[in-house]
Amino acid sequence: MSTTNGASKDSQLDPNQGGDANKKTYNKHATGLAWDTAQAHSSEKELKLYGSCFCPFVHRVWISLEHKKLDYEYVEVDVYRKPKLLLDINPRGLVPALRHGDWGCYESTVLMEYLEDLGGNISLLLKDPKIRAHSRLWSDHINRHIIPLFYRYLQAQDPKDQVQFAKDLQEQIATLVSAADEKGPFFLGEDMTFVDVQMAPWVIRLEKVLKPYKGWPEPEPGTRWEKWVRAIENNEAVKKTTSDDQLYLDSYERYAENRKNVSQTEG
Ligand SMILES: N[C@@H](CCC(=O)N[C@@H](CS)C(=O)NCC(=O)O)C(=O)O
Repeated sequence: MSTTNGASKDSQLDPNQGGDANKKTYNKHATGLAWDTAQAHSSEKELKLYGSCFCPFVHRVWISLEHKKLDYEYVEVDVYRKPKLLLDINPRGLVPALRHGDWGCYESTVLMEYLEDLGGNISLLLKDPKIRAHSRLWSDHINRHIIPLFYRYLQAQDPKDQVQFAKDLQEQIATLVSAADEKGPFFLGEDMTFVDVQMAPWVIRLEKVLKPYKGWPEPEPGTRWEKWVRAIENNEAVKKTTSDDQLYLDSYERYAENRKNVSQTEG
């Protein structure tokens, strides 16, 4: 079928739509409060975050920038079309990428550490070297054990695999929660710090993606986990960088259906 500009309809599809225009694909701009925040940070700044609104790794860096009240520019990029400004920083063309003046870097955990090293009044990594090591250790647990399971579970089509991955994910989250401060509500206590921000995008996506697509349960009332989830959900920087529910439903349909051409790295 031809369109008015002569291009075939298929050529306009994103690769992950699998040739079917009725399939949902990732959003190309933020919505809701995240849209307002993106607009408020659209003017040229030395410190620039190249991000894609659906991406949880970008979400981490965006929460850090907001929480630390840094002066930055948010630049939305279509990560599957890999614009040159992104490839110039990250040859693999993945988001998030950060440009600071004529220097650039990537990898969400590295970028969060860079923002800490810039200083400022609000720190996510505390001064005590032992607490810093503790935070890094549990961030590593999130990256190594929780995130891969999130995607394995979301993409699993076999009901037996789904049961197994749900159980594995619950266990890895329970291990993380058992390392948290007893009272909370955040990982180290009253304030949001590094581990909370590392985990926050997946806390949001457990509710907005795994719950509708796979029936992930609400946290049990009165548990330490529930207290943590609510503290993260109600945090200002988290709220200001989170889009409306529909964006996550649409952007993750391709994972839930385990289509081809989803991200090379997340799974
Ligand atoms: N380990 C990376 C993962 C980044 C990542 O997987 N980003 C995805 C979007 S959420 C991406 O850029 N995908 C593009 C692609 O796979 O080509 C980080 O922590 O920053």
